Amino acid sequence: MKILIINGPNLNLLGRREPEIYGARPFDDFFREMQAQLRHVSLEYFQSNHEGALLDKLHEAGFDADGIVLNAGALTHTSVALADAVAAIPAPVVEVHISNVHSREPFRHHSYLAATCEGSIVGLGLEGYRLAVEWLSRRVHISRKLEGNE
Ligand code: CA2
Repeated sequence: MKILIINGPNLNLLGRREPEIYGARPFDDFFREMQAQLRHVSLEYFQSNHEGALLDKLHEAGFDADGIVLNAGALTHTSVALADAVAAIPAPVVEVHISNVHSREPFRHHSYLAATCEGSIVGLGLEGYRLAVEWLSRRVHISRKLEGNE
């Protein structure tokens, strides 16, 4: 089972700046731990600061991966193009935000992505990514069972 985690702009700075909002742990470190714990999942990670690169990755992985965990960073609140890409691909997408966007500035309260994603997890720190991966992996098991492929 292949699950891809996509992080958008500035999330390469995790663990290096603003620990009071985003925590002190670098994402790579957390990702390696998750890979070791979730051995039944082939986990991949992609980060870009460029909207076009995120679109290309969604187009590529969206027809191949069993699920995608997407934290589009600030593009969440601005990008109709990313919302269109999520709507256009067959892979289920879960939106994750490390911080509780609803307790922050009003411009962070709206997500263009939420309506096209299966669901959203916000405010639970990096743990949100793990919960999203676990949920996607259970969802894949259930649909494979229903289809008689397991
Ligand atoms: O809470 C989240 O995960 C966000 O997607 C993070 C975005 C923000 O624009 C969204 O409203 C909510 C910002 C990512 C910036 O990441 C940094 C990480 C460490 C240090 C500085 C920025």
